[in-house]
Formats: sequence, structure tokens, C-alpha cells
Amino acid sequence: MAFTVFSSPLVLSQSVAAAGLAGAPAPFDKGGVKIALISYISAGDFFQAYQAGAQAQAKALGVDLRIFPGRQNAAEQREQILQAVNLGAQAIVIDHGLPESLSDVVQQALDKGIKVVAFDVNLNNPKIPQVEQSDHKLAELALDQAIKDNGNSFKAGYAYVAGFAPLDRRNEIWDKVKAANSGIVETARFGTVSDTTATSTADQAKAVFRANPDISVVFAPYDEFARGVKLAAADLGISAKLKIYSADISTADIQEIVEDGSPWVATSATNPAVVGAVSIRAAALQIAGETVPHQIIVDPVLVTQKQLRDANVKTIEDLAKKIPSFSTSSAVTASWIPSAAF
Ligand code: SR1
Repeated sequence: MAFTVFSSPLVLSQSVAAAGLAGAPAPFDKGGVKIALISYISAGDFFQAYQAGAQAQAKALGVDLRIFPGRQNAAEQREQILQAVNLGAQAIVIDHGLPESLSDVVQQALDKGIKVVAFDVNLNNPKIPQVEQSDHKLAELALDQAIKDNGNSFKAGYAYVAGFAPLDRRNEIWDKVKAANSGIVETARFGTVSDTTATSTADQAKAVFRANPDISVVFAPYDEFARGVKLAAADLGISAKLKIYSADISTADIQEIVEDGSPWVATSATNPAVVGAVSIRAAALQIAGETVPHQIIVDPVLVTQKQLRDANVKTIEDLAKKIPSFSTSSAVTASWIPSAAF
């Protein structure tokens, strides 16, 4: 089998015919199954790990996985979906994106009998299973910890960009928490999603902190936002009076969380490699004609700075050893689907 990462939507695949998977249903028994993974964002640890998990599961299944990189470009993502259709993909996994720019091209794929799986983009189609990390739970875990650490009266900064399904779902919980705790005041809202999310968000956070020196807590429910906020706090020399609560985790994030004086005190996260593997399994099961639930959830866990320091966790692999459930998900599996090795 081969993994083809498309450096541009115009580059053609050089795939190798994959061998069949003994005991699997058709067409996996004969091999040569093609799946396309089309991302909207590729930069950043979360998306790299998600793709690596998808690759690992594809390899275990003998699938020829074509990966189209995301460049936060809706027109390019549309083009890539059409290209995947033309390349003969039997399923397409769409990882993030803007629903309004995708629905017609996704419908063209469905009309040709191609299976579609959506991760973190609401395509609102009963034929398309939706994979998510339980974003409500992600936000609840982080915000419960924020209240545990800081009480229910503080001035908060909030990093958010509307229009991304996971961030919108996390925002629903933030709104609920503020409504239930009148002492929690959102003093400033900021954030950028781009190929330079962390540094752009850092520039915004600096301006926010200068204008609002009473902010003591930041809810930054995306690790690139949290990195930006941490960078801004360090540049302004205010790390000691700030606490950051985030989502997502990676080896680089762990290092930033545990370093001396880090204001990044907790994050709630899944293992993104597991989410990538689950997305490929959902596609594979559909290709095999098996039923897949409409909503597929990978549950997150809360990880605090104290837990990481106390257990001397330095990498994602260390974390997985401490929390075995972090590296597995029983979502959308079958006896014929081999486990992915991350
Ligand atoms: C811009 S959306 C970023 C989020 O997508 C994934 O759900 C990750 O958890 C990340 O926080």
C-alpha cells in the first residue's frame, strides 16, 4: 500500500496496488481500496497527528490513502474533493472546512456512490457520519478545572474564531458557564485561525493584556491559541499572574505546559491519532457496506500541569502509558479491522 501526500492538488498519485486483507469483506479482501483524506488545516500538531493516525489505520487495512493538504483555502478544498472523485477514491474523509463551500461538491461525490465521512465539519447530511471529539465535554472538563482553580469570579480572556464546528460547540459551553456564573466576566475575545495561528493569536493577546491588565484566566480551547497566549504572556512578563485552560495535546504542548513558570495549567484532549484512525475506520466500514452511526464520538480526558509534572510525563507516548484509554477507541470497529500502530 502507499500513502500519497499531495503537495498540490494538481500532482497525481503514484500509488502501488495494495494487497488484500485476509478474512475481510469485499473489497478489502482483494486490496486496492482508495480513500482520500482532504483537510482544511494541516499546520499544527493536532492536524499532523490526526493525519499520522489516519495513515496508520490505512496501512493496517491495506488501504491506499491519498492525503490532500489543507491550506485554509475553501476553493482549494472544493477542488481537491473533485480531484479525489476523479482519482477513483471509494471514500473521502473531510477534515474540517466551511460547510457552505462544500455541500454541492460533497453531493456530487455521494451521487457517484462515494462514501463520505466528516470530521469537525457539519455537513448536515444523514448519509455522512460525523466524527467529533465531544467538544462539549472538552470544554466542560477545561472550564470545570478553571473554576476549581480560580473560583467562579474572575476576569477572563477568551480565544475563539466562529465558523469552525469544534470551536462553535466549545463556545456553547463557554456561554453556559458564563450564564451560570455571573462572576465570570469575558473581558476580551480574540483569536485567529491561519497558517500562523499561534503567532497571530499572540499578537492579539498582547494587545488584549495591555488593555486589560485584570485578566487572570484565559480560556483558549485550541492548542495553537494556548501557545499564542502563553507566548504573549511571556513577552509581557505576566506569566505568573495568568492561568491558561486549553484543548488538545501534543509532545510539544506537554513541554510548554510543564516548563518552569508556565501559565498553561490544564488542557482537555483526545489523542488526535486515534481520531484520525477512527475517521478511516468509519470510511472503511461504509465501503464494506456496514452500518456506521451518524455521530461518532471520541471522548477526551483532562490533563493538568500538576499531573504531568508529578508523573514526569514528557511526551504523548509517556501520557499514553499513564492513561491507556488515551491510545484507543472502540468507536466504529469490526473484527476484520486490524488495530493501527501509532
Ligand atoms: C480551528 S479548529 C481547531 C480544533 O480542531 C480540532 O477539533 C482540534 O481539537 C482543534 O482544537
